[in-house]
Amino acid sequence: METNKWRELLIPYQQAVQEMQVKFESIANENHRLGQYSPIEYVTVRVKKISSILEKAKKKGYMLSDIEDEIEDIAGVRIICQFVEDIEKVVDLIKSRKDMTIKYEKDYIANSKSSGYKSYHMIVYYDVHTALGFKRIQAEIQIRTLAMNFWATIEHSLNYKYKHNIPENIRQRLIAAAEAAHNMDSEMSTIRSEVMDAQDSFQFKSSIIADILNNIQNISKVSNDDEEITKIQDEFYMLWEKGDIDELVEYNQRLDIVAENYKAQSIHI
Ligand code: 0O2
Repeated sequence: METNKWRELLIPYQQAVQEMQVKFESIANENHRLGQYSPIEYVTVRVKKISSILEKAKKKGYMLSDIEDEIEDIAGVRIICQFVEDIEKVVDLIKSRKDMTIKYEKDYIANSKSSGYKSYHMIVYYDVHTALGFKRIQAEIQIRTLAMNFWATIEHSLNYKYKHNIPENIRQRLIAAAEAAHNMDSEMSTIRSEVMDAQDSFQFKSSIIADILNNIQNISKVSNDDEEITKIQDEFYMLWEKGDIDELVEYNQRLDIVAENYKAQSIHI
């Protein structure tokens, strides 16, 4: 295939991974804005390089004309979670979506690979509309914890270095490291609720602070009373230093009323 044909072939995949990244990141951002814990920690995407596509096709004996049907991971999305329990939530979330159709799933968490690799894989169909028209592509979504991802990243680099012939002693150490990563995930799960509580209250506090600053900014724009603004700001600094979340919430409610009053005045003028 000519180089420009390859470029053309990859365009829908590039667009698909970009769209999917925005969609999954939005879920995390919306949860944060609502002051809720997000099962999605972060998302990365990639489109397989032409050289890797050709290598895989050669290794598996695929015809070039069948590449797009046979190679299911030309578009790759990786969703990283903090806890093992979050993986199931993300899987359910993907299953409930109308814009992704599941082809099949591979649970390398319940059945880890002999290398020690753990991750949950979903092959999905995804529709894209590009300048070249409509296309239904396949994408591989890998869902794993931070610990699983750390292990897989290191193992992937070693595989690259040793051209998939990792020496036996290193291979054994990697298996032991996978076990250690698994133990860490289990240990973290036992303190999950405490970590989630801490993160929820951190998210809630930062969203209240953002609301307060927004209110102060809006009031400053419409008020000509410098003394009032200074008083509002001083009270904010005092409460912020104190850090009591209930007092910040009550203060923000008072600011809402002040802001509302200014809005009412401006309507009457
Ligand atoms: P890359 O460079 O990440 O794209 P199979 O014939 O089923 O064994 P297949 O069809 O590739 O192989 O599916 P599989 O096993 O589900 O693997 C798909 C992807 O999962 C791989 O893509 C890797 O990203 C990841 N993966 C699977 N096994 C391992 C492993 O032992 N270690 C690490 N680090 N990653 C793994 P690619 O195309 O192999 O590589």
